[in-house]
Amino acid sequence: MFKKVLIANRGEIALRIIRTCKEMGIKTVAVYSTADRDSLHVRFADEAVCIGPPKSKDSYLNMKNIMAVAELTNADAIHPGYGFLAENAEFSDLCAQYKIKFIGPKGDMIRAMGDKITAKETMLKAGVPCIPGSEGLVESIEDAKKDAVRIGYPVILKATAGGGGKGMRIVWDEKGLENAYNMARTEAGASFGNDGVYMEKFIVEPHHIEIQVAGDQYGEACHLSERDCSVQRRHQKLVEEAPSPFVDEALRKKMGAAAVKAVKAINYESVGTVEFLVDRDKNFYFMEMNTRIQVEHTVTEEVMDFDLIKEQITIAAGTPISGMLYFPEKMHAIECRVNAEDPLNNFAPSPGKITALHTPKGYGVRVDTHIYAGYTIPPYYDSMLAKVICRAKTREECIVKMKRAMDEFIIEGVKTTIPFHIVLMDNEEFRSGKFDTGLLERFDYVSAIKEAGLG
Ligand code: MV4
Repeated sequence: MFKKVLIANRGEIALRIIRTCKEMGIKTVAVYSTADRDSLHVRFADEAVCIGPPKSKDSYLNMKNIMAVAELTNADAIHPGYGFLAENAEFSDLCAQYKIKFIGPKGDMIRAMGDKITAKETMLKAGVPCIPGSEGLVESIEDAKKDAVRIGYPVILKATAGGGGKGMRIVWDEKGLENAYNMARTEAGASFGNDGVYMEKFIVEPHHIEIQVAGDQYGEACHLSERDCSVQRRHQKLVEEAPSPFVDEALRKKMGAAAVKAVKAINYESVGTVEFLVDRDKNFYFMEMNTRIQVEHTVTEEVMDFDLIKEQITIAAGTPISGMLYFPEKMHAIECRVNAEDPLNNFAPSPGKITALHTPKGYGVRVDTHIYAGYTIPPYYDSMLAKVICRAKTREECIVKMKRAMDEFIIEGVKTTIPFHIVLMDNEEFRSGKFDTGLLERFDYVSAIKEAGLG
């Protein structure tokens, strides 16, 4: 087992990893930018080294400085967390070159899953259902017409260099195709410097459902059921839950088996997530594979009673995954992301100093956070302040608990998404469990916040 792990990250995930390392008896090295000098991950780590000025490119993305710290402090492994270098294939390769274990997959695996077309081809070969679409890029309007007839309207055109919802254009029927195709290529060229577009069947009212997976160095793989991440605003997840209110036992078995097949087919090592789009008839289609621990790994931990960061570290240290899993009695978990953003002002970022803080506690409430009263939120990084995770026997009880927890959560000095979460827990469509990724386009949360006197 590793003696010392460098955590190449900041904020709540750096703390999350430090905590598990401490419980495993592993020494920890924190790296930080000058803007994070007073951050908790610096204080909680056994050692801490400044790696540069605030800008990410000069600090948390500065591979040279991070590697230098690993060498200087004699770290035998690096945990990248999520974001920053977590899915940087070059960094994974660099760790291998310096004989420092990257706690994640090898560079080539990250590269393969990071390329949308390669990932889809790999999954098709593995027998994982993929969204029907064009064979690679659509090179001409003639090809576009033929593909659209074969696939069947509605179709969606996606920029191959796009992602996260950017560079997508829906085409409902033949007469809209030519213009949409030309616009999609022009916009892709302008936005991404690459005008390549591909076509897929448009999945109407999709659910974003992802399967937590783990694979070890011996070709063994398993899954830890699903998470429903359909509550998103402009492709930013705000609320995640496990299990999904949309998935029944039969669908869970099918999606879990497909995800495990995928992991085994690519000989995947580490924890990861297979993302699917699920349509209203419960057909599921591979969307992408994330080769990192995710923000929302917590809801899986809560319903599985399982430390996923510990599993990621033990897999990296060569421990097999077999026999690690059992399925405790069914629990439900919901995570709400508390960001320094103003829901009454288009979720505009709201950095600044936290003048007062009270975090919710009590039975079934977990708060993963790095903030404290007096902490100044730097404007350089993402706006997430805390994750509130509630667990209960049923989804209904979980929603009641989350509402109670959010009512208790006091953060003064900056605007936060707390009022949004409070009114969401009262939203009928959300409470019914019958919602898809379009929920927040239908929910007038601004009026709801004002009517609740939270604005
Ligand atoms: C789709 C889709 C419907 N049909 N592809 C959005 C970002 C990227 N992950 C893929 N996305 C979508 N791709 C087909 N063929 C609908 C979306 C989509 C979406 C997907 C997951 C979660 C939220 C979403 C919000 C809007 C659109």
